[in-house]
Amino acid sequence: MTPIKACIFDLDGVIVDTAKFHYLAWRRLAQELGFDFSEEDNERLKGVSRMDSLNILLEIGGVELDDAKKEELAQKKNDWYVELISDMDESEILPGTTEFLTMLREAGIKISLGSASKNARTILTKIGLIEMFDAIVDGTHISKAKPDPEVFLLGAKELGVEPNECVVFEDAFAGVEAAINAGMYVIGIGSKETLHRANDVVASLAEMTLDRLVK
Ligand code: B16
Ligand code: MG
Repeated sequence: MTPIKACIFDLDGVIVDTAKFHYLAWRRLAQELGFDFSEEDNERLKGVSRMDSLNILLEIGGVELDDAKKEELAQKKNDWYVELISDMDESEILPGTTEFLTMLREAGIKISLGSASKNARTILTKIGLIEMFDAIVDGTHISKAKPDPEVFLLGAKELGVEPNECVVFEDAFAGVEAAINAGMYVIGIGSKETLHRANDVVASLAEMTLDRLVK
């Protein structure tokens, strides 16, 4: 049995529920382009990078655009999103998160973020959790999106631990795949049906204990 030295957390859907803000901004863009975008469609964007999300949205609307126009629209969506998250505070932290992070710190287990979001630092600062993290790996550091393991491998490297000494917490299917590809133990946050590839699944971090980290 390998001792666990670090935990790596996805942000959106694990620590905070920003999916609702992403949805509002993407729907506004879709409506401007003349089509509707449902909450069900939004499920496909969870854990996916900004540009990949735009490509999925355009595919749903049957819209084809050149790269320059896509850059412009991705920027526009992000401006709306940044405005929507501007009022976020600690009340947005998902249940059990602060308690579990505190438990890890007291046990001497290192903590990293492993998120696709380029807004991760802003969000962690707004919700007052940034000081809890020993490393922050986000969308500004990576070139390959989940399910590529890059984001989690970089987290392990920053913390100076081996992949098999890490546990990843993820809410998205692609993120669970990324953790498996990194050779890490992965705990899914959400439903067993969607996250059946994870080693373990909990409804939220409120269910987590240190014992549950052990393989
Ligand atoms: P941004 P995560 C992901 O964050 C979100 O789940 C996904 O919906 C979003 O498109 C992506 O970040 C990029 O976010 O536009 O803020 O750079 O789940 O990997 O923490
Ligand atoms: Mg996520």
